Amino acid sequence: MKKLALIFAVSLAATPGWTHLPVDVVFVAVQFPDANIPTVDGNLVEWDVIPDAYWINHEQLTETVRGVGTAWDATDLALRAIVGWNPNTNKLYVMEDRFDDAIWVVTGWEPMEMIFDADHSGGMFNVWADVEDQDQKDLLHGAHAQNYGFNQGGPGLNHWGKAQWITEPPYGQFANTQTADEGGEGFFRAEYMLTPFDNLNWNGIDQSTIGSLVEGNITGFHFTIIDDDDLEIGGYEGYWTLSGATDSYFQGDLLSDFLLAPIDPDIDWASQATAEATAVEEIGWGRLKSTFAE
Ligand SMILES: [Ca+2]
Ligand SMILES: [Ca+2]
Ligand SMILES: [Ca+2]
Ligand SMILES: [Ca+2]
Repeated sequence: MKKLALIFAVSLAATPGWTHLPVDVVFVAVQFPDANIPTVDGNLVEWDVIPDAYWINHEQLTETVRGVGTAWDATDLALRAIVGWNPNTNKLYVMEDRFDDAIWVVTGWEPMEMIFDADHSGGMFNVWADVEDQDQKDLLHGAHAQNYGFNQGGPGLNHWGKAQWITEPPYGQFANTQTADEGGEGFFRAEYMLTPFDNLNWNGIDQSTIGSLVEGNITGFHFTIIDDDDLEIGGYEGYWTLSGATDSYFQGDLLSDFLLAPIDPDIDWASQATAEATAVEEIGWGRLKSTFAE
């Protein structure tokens, strides 16, 4: 997979002051043509036209809390994720295709925790040990980077902070499907649409600033997948980070770099599947599983 990331790592290796994580890695956000923007409905078929060079899988994640490190076990948690964008909608699109032996995303707490720092300003966006005033904390929380995910920050919260309105259209959209009941083994599939807020004020859009996603720029994004397979025990057994740093959940300096790529002429967008052609989705997973078998 890492071909594209490595290419951009080489081109950026000489850039001074580049401190984001993983070091010297730039992931690639695929650009959707205007006619091919995904429908946020939890059906992932329209992503299958995107080649695996853009995929992020669980073998690129590091478990940083429980000491598991990089001892991946695809029978416990497997992933393919893709990040995409479009300059005209000015939105980021994220796809999550997760295999889990015990899915508790909706009724438990094991989000794919996503952090979006559109202009890569960095800095703290959550957790201020020195600030005691709750109103001040509420204003700071998510102001220049936003932390999303199903049940992120607690049951029912899809944005960690008071600005829940950013997870609803026209600013955000979340949808999921799963192939097993809660607690069962199967696939949890989700799509997310996010707005690049350079300044978010939870009181409303009139007091907030939306930035611009520009082709060729590097945007800040990161995700962690929490895997909790037994709600009786309490806590979780996997905190799988893309950055390799636990503190990415509050420190914008520790997010990953994503190139807002130009349209890729090698992607056959004309063949993009529709929601009716669900068999294509299984082909995608077959390819991923074959790579693990090698
Ligand atoms: Ca879809
Ligand atoms: Ca699991
Ligand atoms: Ca920012
Ligand atoms: Ca689980």
